[in-house]
Amino acid sequence: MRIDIITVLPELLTSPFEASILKRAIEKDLVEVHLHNLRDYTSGNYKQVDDYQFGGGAGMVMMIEPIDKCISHLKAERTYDEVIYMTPDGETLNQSIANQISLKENLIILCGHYKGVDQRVRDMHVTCEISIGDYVLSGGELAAAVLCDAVIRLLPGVLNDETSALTDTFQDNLLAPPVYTRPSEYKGMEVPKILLSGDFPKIEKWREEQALERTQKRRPDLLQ
Ligand code: 6GU
Repeated sequence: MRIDIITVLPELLTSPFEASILKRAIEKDLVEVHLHNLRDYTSGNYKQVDDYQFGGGAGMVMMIEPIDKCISHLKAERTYDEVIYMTPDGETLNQSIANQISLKENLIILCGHYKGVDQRVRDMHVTCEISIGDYVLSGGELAAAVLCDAVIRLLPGVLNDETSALTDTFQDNLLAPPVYTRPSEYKGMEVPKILLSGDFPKIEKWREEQALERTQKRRPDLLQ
């Protein structure tokens, strides 16, 4: 997979890819992530990327020209499966969307700022609009990092047995069951006996029950 991220704040998107699982995925060549500073696609020496909105109103709008230049430059090099625009009015990200995106080869992710991008960018280039939840961030960069993490960890070879995605919360619309590690007793708090029993069919059944109970209690909407 190749991901090209277009942003006015590339420095916000460096550290997420420099640690742990995402770093290892890049080192193993399972994914390439390229950051593009939108200001490199501006003309004048003012490097302007945003302007006042037509019709008046508070807040700047990201201009079409630098974004179109950047996306057209990328599209001249290769075919993209999706141009994803990170925006609070997009479709809310969930595991199913992450699973679908993980099957794509080449992605462009456009990070919005201010009042968003000129609508004509969306009409001309964007194929998919994603939000990460019903709250407003100051820009799409952190949302893009969230999307990349959710997608990259699903690529074949990124996770090993210990970090397997198969037993994740949400992978089957259930929350994950409680987990414990050593010591088996801490300040009088004991690990459920069943987990120390070595009876694996029984342990599996207990985990399924716990997952269901937790989902019913915390996220009954997932069971609808
Ligand atoms: Cl994708 N962008 C911004 N600016 N705020 C958000 C978001 C995205 N998703 C949730 N809030």
